[in-house]
Amino acid sequence: MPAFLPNETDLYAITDARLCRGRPLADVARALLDAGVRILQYREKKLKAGKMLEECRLLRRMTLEAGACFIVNDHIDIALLVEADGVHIGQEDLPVPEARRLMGQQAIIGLSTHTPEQAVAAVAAGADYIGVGPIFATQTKEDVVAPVGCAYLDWAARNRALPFVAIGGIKEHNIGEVARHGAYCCALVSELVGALDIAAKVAAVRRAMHA
Ligand code: TZP
Ligand code: MG
Repeated sequence: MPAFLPNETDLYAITDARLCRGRPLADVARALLDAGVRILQYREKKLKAGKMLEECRLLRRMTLEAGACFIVNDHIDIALLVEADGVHIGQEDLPVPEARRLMGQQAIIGLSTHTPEQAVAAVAAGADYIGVGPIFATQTKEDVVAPVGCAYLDWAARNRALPFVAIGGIKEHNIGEVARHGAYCCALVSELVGALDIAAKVAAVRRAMHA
């Protein structure tokens, strides 16, 4: 089973059906995986459980075929049912130890963090990686906390308490700056799934990140 962590690949793509320009999720996921994205997170806040299960079954098949990691946001039950590689949870979701009890030792558990204190707590709780952000303002997340800017990112890069993924408002035009602050993996939603030409966007984002 593939078990990519954010320190093993540069881009982490996250779904949002509302930003896909009406294209089927399968087409968007296919474009991302064909472009070489190796971590895909299913994050849908507005869909019913039945629809999410169906879509996650499909993405699980596609990510396995592509040798990519598949993470489900929030929904441990769905992650278990489709045998996802892991779950990503937030500060107000089920605590990491409880998620671990349900998901098992092999599962990847990611936790969103916004401060160094939360990163230290994530280590103690047994998370496998942390989200660091939101770096910049974003329209994509509804209950989002204020942007943390690059200060917390600098801390995460210096301390490397856990593998981390920078997230929030990251685009082709600013990903170079995020990389220069020490991010080796960046999570993007709107910039990737909303791109007209996803393959070209992934390539351009990668070029900008590694420039
Ligand atoms: N967590 C922090 S910001 C964010 C999430 C899920 C949304 C990021 O979306 P975008 O479109 O890349 O700004
Ligand atoms: Mg959550």
